[in-house]
Parts: sequence; C-alpha cells; structure tokens
Amino acid sequence: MNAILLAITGWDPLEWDARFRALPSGRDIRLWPDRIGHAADIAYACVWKPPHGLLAQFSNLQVIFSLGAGVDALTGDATLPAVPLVRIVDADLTMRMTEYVVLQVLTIHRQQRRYNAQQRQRVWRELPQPAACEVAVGVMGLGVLGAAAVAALSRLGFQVARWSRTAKRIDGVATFHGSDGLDAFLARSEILVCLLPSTPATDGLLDHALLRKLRRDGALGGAYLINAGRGRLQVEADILAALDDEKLAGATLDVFATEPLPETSPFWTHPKVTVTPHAAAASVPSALVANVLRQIGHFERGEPMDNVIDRVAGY
Ligand code: NDP
Ligand code: OXD
Repeated sequence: MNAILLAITGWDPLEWDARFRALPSGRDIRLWPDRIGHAADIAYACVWKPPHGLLAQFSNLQVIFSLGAGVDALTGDATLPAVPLVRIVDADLTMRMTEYVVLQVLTIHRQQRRYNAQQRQRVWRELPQPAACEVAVGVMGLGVLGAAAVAALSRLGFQVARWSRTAKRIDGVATFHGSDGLDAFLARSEILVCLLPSTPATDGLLDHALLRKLRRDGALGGAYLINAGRGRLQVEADILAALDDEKLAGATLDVFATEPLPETSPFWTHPKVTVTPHAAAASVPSALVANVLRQIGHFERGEPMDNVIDRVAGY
C-alpha cells in the first residue's frame, strides 16, 4: 500500500525509476505502463505528461507530483482527480533556467550571432557595444524562475523590469502587473523574457499586438523575444510576422505549440530565430527525487506541502 506510481512520457522513465529505487525510502515504486500492480495500492503519482484519464483510475490516489515546474499538461486533463497537485521547485532546476536566460540575454546583448556570421566570413570587425546598464530587459512571470532570472540580470547591470499577475515590490526593480501594467512594461522592454505558465489567461498572449508594443529605439536598436515558458503562450505565425515586419529583431524560442518542433517549421531555418529543444531547465532525477520524497514525508506527517498548485489560477 501507499505505493508511488511513476507515469512519465517524453523523458526516460527508467532514469526516474532507478533514482526512486536507489534512495533508501523503502517505498514501493510502480512504473506505468508495465509495472502498475493493483491500482488500489497507488497513493502517490509522480508524473510528467501522463495520458489524460490515466490518473482517474487510481481510487486511493492522495497526491499528484509534477516532476516538472509547469503543470499545464495536468490541469488540461478534465478527469484529473481532485487531490493536491504539487509541482517541482528546486534550486537545481532554477539555476538551470537562470543559466539559460542569462546566456540568451547576453547572446543578444553581445551580438554573438553577428560575430558568428563574421567568423564564418573571416571578418575581423569589432561592433559598437552598448553597456548592459543601457539595455532594458523585461521579465514576464515573477515566480520562482522569473525572480531568479531578474536577480541574475540585475546583477549584470541590465535595466530590469518585471511583470506578474499580482502586485509585487522588490526594491530597485521596476514592477508592473496585470493587464493595466502591461503596455508600460512592454514600452520599456527591448528584450522580453517570458517565464509565464500556460493557463487560460496566458495562452496566446505573445501575439503581434503585444510584440509590436516592445521598445525598438533602445540601445539594441530593435526588440527581442526569449520564450522559455510554454509554447502555447506564443502565436507562432505572429512571431514570424513580427520578425518579417521588423517589430522583432530576433526571437529565441525554447518552447513550441507542437513539440518536438515539426521538421517543416520555418523557425528551424529563420535567420533571426534561435531554437532550443525545450532544454532551458531540465528536470534531473538525481536532483529532484529526494525533493519529492521529502514532500511525501511532509504529507504523511500531516505537515503542509510546498508548491501546491492553485487549481483555479492554474499554476
Ligand atoms: P511560478 O508559478 O512560480 O510563477 C509563475 C509566474 O507567472 C508568477 O509570477 C505569476 O504571477 C505569473 N503569472 C501567472 N499568470 C499570469 C497572468 N495571467 N498574468 C501575469 N502574470 C502571470 O512558476 P515558475 O517560475 O516556477 O515557472 C514558470 C513556468 O516556466 C512554468 O509554468 C513552465 O511553464 C516554465 N518552465 C519551462 C521550462 C523549460 O525548460 N523551458 C522548465 C521549467 C519551467 P503572480 O506572481 O502574480 O502569481
Ligand atoms: C517544466 C519543464 O515545466 O520542463 O519543468 O518545462
């Protein structure tokens, strides 16, 4: 009884299985689809993109743990049992995202694509380079990942602003929130970093109407988008249109409406687009399994669990 079910698609489930079994928890670990055993034994489900309907089969399920930070693949399942849904928040994952955001912002700021092109042509030419303190970066989403990115970018000297759903205060950082604060936030942002969750309120937010409001007359001479949140946030045809009509000077996309990105996607070869394969911040079993087991311990001792999803807000 009180078995843990692992139901994982898109990642290697065997790595997670091995890690859960390696830790001295004494837990009964079951692996979907081949090693479920009696469905009534399952108390906890640790999942990544499980098929819709799967979790509804476990009548004694007590907690669902998302092995990733985003839960949209779960909240989109109308049959998801109404038990606590807990997501991963972990220093390892957060640092990976911070590395990704800093890398991509600096790649834009330090004009690395142009230097790469120059190198291919054996051109030795130093480009005019603004200082970081002349460049305005806007971070959408001020949760765990957004806040860490803001802190790192601020330390590098960028003029950082933040936008979230609810009002926040952080000394020294320009803050905006809600639809009322969006236009002013966009009007000052040359590089827009999106670290929002996918919810009914955010899906499709990154459209042409939004992108054209970004600042294009700043130190970088154009506006750039970095999206490592979710593909459903972006209207992909609008991003292409914004690149074509120069509302955007470049886009760096880690996430897409359809993943893997189809071979026919124009993003692959677009000269102003950088594609990464949903690799910004991987969930790594060696870092995260102990975190999940700790949370199960909290639950069984009747203590509050951290990072429980607000099912109404959707994140
Ligand atoms: P959090 O839940 O900690 O933060 C979410 C943030 O988004 C909050 O600041 C929240 O505002 C804001 N937000 C939510 N809805 C809205 C809205 N309608 N308008 C404005 N702001 C909104 O999430 P994390 O920081 O941990 O993760 C963010 C996302 O990053 C995940 O949901 C996932 O989609 C993505 N991700 C991507 C990965 C990758 O490899 N590409 C890896 C991990 C995560 P408020 O603070 O007011 O509540
Ligand atoms: C996550 C992700 O949400 O990998 O953790 O996208």
